[in-house]
Amino acid sequence: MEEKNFSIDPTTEALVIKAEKEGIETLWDRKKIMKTPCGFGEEGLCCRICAMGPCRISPTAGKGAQKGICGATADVIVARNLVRMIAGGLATHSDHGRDIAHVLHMAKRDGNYKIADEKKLLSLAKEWEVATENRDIYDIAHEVAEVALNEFGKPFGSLRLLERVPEQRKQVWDENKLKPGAIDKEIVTIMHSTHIGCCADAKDLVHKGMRASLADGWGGSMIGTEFSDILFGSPVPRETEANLGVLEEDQVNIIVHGHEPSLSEMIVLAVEDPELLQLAKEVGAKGINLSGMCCTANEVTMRHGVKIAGNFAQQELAVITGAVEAVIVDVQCIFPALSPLTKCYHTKFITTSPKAKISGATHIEFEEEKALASAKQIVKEAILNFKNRDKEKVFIPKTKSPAIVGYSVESIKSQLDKVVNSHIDPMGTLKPLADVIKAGVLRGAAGVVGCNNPKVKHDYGHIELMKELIKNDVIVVTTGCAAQAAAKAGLMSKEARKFAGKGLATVCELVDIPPVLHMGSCVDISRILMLVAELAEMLDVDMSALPVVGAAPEWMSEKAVSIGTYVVTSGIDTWLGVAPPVTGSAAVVDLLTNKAEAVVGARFYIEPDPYKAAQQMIERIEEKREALGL
Ligand code: BF8
Ligand code: SF4
Repeated sequence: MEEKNFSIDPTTEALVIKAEKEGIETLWDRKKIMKTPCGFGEEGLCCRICAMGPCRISPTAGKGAQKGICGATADVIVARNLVRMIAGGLATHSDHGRDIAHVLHMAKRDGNYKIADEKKLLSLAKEWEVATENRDIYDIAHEVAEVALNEFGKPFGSLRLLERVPEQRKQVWDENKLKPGAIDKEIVTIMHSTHIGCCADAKDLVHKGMRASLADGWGGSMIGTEFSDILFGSPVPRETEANLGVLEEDQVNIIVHGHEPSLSEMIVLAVEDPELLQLAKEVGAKGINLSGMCCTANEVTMRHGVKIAGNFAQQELAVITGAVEAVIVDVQCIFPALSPLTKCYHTKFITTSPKAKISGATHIEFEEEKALASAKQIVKEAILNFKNRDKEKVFIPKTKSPAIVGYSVESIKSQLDKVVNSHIDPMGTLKPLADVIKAGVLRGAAGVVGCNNPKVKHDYGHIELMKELIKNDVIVVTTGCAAQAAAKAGLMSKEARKFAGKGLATVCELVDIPPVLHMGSCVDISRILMLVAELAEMLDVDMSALPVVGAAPEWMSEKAVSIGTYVVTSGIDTWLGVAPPVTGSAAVVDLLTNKAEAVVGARFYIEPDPYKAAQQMIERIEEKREALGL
């Protein structure tokens, strides 16, 4: 890594320098070796769907293959590839949701998994017409879980959670046949329709992708969020710290990384076990220091204030500190590179999910039936590894930032109530937020979400975009690795009000919130959907009429493609900082960045420069305000 212009995060730069000195490669080295990405792939023009190919076509070059061997045009190849990405993202989020529903289905009063938020469970039971009178809360939970599990494969009807969608939006989806059926069916339909010799109409393929994506945001992801809250508690604001400086030199450092809180919640309990704490002392450590990476970090920081070690691009760097006894992972966004890397240090790399075994890792299967015992066994492995730490190799950067996290929709409402309405009955609504938007004190709201991607400078897109937005009185809500970037950059501390415009700073002062609100993991973008839906209902307009925008400045995963698509299909304009692999088809680009608006009231914008993106987002917010007469 010669070029030092790859991150705005000082811990990242310091640890990459350490890696270089130790002859260790990171994602940035591999990115460099990769050189220029394959042009066909980057434009979406490579098809590997059947063995007559792979077909790589050059429709604009005027020479070479203009079509695939089956005759598929650029439009068809690009659209098929895009919607398969949506199916991949939808499958991943939804399978996470399904797993959590299974956990609720096995929850027991005397078991490891209990019900933490009865109110939320009862309200979901009511919504789904599950009887609650004179019933044991666990019987209700099991039936609610069963109803959710049926949402994945039911043969008829659309998803139950779509009932939460405001009427005007439902009408848009009805008129355009965009209401998804069972979650698994939507994935299967895409895989079927994109098989060789099936659907060959780009517009129809994109339509299928849009419909399927709604089964992610308003289906699998929302089930993931709701059921995690029921099992582990709905987040409330709490303090934490973020960045690799949270690692402790004299403690056993354990990092939980991945996505599903069923594992990490048990690790949170296990690290407090007196016997294990005693064992840590016996091996010469002062204690056990748990921190998180990626969305697992978001889950446990939102509910327990567990410290955030870093985001996606920093997972290798955590190991490179030489101070981590174990990285414990479950599913998604885990670099296979961690396996050879951890062998260069003393770190144990422990995989736990049958869905994500990684060669070279220590696999200790996490068995939900004996969850806490499994978690304790895993933590014990980490403690016993403390003695293998090589002090010569340890370097923990000092940098970390304080952050306030835990803004579920419920906690935003109670925060609004506490201040705006403290002397009368709590309203439990978003009315005060709607009021300040109407009054123009806040110009609007933006969801800034998503990953890190070495195609762009680490954290730069997230932070510059967020700063520009809050400076212009646009409140920012965030999830995923974008949220971690914000926490690390100090944008989630109360002091960050100094970066906000006058209106937003006043609101932050009054309501006692930072200008950038951590709303959770990527499945928790469903919280943002609910926030926007309720605001739309409050103002009695369609979701697309609101001065609300979305952005994914550094996205990289299929999950992000699915998210972007359901956000646009829900009526929210979305800015991407990295171009998706669709530029090989002018027709598909036109559908996504132009024609979508006539159908769903929103479209994609592609803008790598965060300042330009912010400008465009603010202009769009002002247009929406004007149209609403605000
Ligand atoms: O689901 S933001 S890098 S960690 S994909 Fe992955 Fe992207 Fe991070 Fe969470 Ni979301
Ligand atoms: Fe080529 Fe068509 Fe097969 Fe794709 S489906 S690899 S374009 S022949």
